[in-house]
Amino acid sequence: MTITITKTTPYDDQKPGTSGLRKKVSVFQQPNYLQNFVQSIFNSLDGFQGDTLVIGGDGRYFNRQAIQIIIKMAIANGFGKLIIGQGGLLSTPAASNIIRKYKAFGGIVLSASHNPGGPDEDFGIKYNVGNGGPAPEKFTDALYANTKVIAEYRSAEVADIDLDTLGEQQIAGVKVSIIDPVADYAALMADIFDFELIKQSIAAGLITLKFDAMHAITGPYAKKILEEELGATPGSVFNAVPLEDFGGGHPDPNLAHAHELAEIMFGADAPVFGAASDGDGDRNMIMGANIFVTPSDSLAIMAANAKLIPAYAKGISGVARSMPTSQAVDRVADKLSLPCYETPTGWKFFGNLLDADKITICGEESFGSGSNHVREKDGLWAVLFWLNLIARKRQPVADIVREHWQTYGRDIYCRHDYEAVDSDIANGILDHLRGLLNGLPGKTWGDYTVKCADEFSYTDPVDGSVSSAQGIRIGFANGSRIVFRLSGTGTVGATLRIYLERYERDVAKHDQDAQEALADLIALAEQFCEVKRRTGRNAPDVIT
Ligand code: VG1
Ligand code: CO
Repeated sequence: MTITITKTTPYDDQKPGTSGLRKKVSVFQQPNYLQNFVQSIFNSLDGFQGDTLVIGGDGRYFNRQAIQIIIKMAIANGFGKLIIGQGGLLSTPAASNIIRKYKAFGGIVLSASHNPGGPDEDFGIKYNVGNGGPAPEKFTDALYANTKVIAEYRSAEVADIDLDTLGEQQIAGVKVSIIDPVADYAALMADIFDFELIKQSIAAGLITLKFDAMHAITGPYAKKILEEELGATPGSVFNAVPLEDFGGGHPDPNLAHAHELAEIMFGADAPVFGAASDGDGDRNMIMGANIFVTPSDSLAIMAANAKLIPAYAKGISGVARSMPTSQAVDRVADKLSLPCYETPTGWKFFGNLLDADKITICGEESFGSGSNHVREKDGLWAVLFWLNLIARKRQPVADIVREHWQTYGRDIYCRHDYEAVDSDIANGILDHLRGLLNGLPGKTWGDYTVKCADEFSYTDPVDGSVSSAQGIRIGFANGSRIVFRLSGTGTVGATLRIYLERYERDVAKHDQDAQEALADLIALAEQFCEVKRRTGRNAPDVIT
């Protein structure tokens, strides 16, 4: 085998964000841009010679080309075996499972998740470590440092690999295994949930469902599991064929982008259950007939009912949520005497807690939830959790949610996003907020007295590592909160996220519209951050 060593020069913009490196496709297509990043990943790793690397992506535009480049570089750098999803496809949770199941050294996942795809849209790449989870900050910091000094990269002179034929090939002494992207994942789900019960409920007509795969990676997974294995009517899974540009859509499962599903679920003939997932299959949106379940509520409800699911029947060790996620799950933890952790945004912060069995279930307000079965959030897992729950409780989604609120109170919640804001203006807003923090505690506006105000810093309870500047928190005496942070996944300018939350114990007030119920807090948030005044905008781009 011939290995070519190519001289290269660094790019200065390869700092991984919340979940890997995400840029416009045209950025990745610059000479050696992808190669620099991949070689920098390998340069940041030790002891992988002869070991296994998993490779797969969400199928978006540039996925196949990128995989061919990565295969040749992985061979030249000394990996002994490559496991690749057929067609270059692997959902993010499936990739995590494959890494764990086959004890791989790590994996490279190609995805820009919920961002649009296509020649003019986004691409992304991240490295996952041996536990199947996104590399921790210590690694991504080292990786970024390596991208700044990269001088050459290694690539094997071999022909392109056939990604579409299942089976194992020997390429220059390296085993390259093309696997069914769905099979191992489907088997894992069958181990966790009561498939027989769900199947019976579907057959008996107690559960009818619609799943919007948004022309993204979960199409084949959902078809196999929901339709073939659990017997949902053919067509229950729609937009099921993964497309390189997601059909021109924005594969983000929320009411704004999964509007086809939303129309069905708020329509006259709504099925019992509706759900959607994102570009790479790690997010979920849960709906019932005429109801949308906020991700924060979904997490709390899953934690409260975990014992009804076979894999968690013996109980869970603890729960965690990202800082901006509502405190609904904290109330469940409190009642069940479970440890509850508050982490920075991004799944990589749950990895240590899961590995140390400090938690079993965790989630984020951004339509992500998961458990110790893999080390990524998992869209279809959440869908199956809800189906199993509905089958066990024999209750519609709306009743499950209302009963939960009756027991725990409701954390009325929403997030306002201002997208593609000029970076200087966005940083100015954060600086301005930092300047306010010391003066806020004790001040009162109407029902809202500030109890605490700080910039969130996290010390990992397992390895002691510290992650600072993780968002501005303003907490009020009545339990309400406003959180401000800048997104780490966008590719154009900055996105300001404002998270708003108010606790309502009174059952008679549980049916309020979130925007109305949060109106005072929304006004206070603007008073603090001045985003409208500073950007000249009059409304958020997306409300979730
Ligand atoms: C967003 C979400 C965060 C999530 C991340 C990756 O990050 O807020 O909760 O973990 O996306 O999700 P940010 O930095 O833009 O707020 V995914 O589905 O893109 O892998
Ligand atoms: Co995703």
